[in-house]
Amino acid sequence: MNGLVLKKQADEFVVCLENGQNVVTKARKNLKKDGVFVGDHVVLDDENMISQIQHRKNLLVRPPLANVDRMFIVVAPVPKADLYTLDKLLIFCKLNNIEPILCVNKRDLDEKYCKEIEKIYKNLAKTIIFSTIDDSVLKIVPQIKGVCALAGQSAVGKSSIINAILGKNVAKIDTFSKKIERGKQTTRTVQLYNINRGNFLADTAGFSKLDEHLLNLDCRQAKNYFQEFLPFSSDCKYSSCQHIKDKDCGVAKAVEDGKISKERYSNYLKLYEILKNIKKY
Ligand SMILES: Nc1nc2c(ncn2[C@@H]2O[C@H](COP(=O)(O)OP(=O)(O)O)[C@@H](O)[C@H]2O)c(=O)[nH]1
Ligand SMILES: [Mg+2]
Ligand SMILES: [Zn+2]
Repeated sequence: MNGLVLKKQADEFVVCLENGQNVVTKARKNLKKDGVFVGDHVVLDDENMISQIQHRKNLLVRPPLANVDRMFIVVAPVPKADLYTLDKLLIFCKLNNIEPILCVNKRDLDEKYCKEIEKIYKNLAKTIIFSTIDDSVLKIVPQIKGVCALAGQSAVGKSSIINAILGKNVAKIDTFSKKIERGKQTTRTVQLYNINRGNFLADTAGFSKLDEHLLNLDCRQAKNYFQEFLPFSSDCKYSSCQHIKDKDCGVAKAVEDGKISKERYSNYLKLYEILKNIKKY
């Protein structure tokens, strides 16, 4: 029988079977206890033990979560959206074959600002959701498809969204001291909740170490992750143009003409510089 690992506790796993039932089980010794992750598609043998792990499409770290299909990237007017972080998260999704859903939260605080974000990002995420704490369940639940997780900078409302959707306080809202938060992170685990008909949401608000994934990129590859540059690159004088100098560059000209967002372009330049200066071993 096939199933999906929802939870891992010591050497036991909660597996959701194809028929929707949950079983608590263990893994066969040859799989090693650390080799099975939450989000893994597994095969159970006659004794209902995990005997096989199916191919993973991705594996995120801290907290470890496999086979993430969709990432809700949450931004807000307060704290003001860090678009560089957002752009990095979009690249992270692309690298890991995850569909990004942009969630502009706390819409109640600044509608105009939310519209500005929409203008820049409307074609860059699969969907954009505008939400507040009151309608996040209504807006987000229909978008939960497959294995889903939330990401985004601190205090934008991720934990509030998770708690609202799950109907209980699984995630800590940011009223606690940083010290407590940091202490908690060392023992951080992840659990998947069955939201509806085999669609799951992780109870974690964000992933650390995202940067480390990105830093493996070659600086010359970075431009490929800014998809809106592509149509203008045919106007560049050189086919190998990295779009970092104004001269003879179709992309830089498109930025000047207002056809490409200035913020996106400056985030690209920033990322390019960082990647260029990293020592790769
Ligand atoms: N005005 C407003 N505040 C919100 C909304 N969603 C969450 N908050 C508040 O924002 C703060 C940070 O929320 P939290 O869920 O801890 O953010 P996280 O750090 O991203 O997990 C809390 O004080 C929430 O009550 C919203 O839609 N509107
Ligand atoms: Mg939180
Ligand atoms: Zn160029």
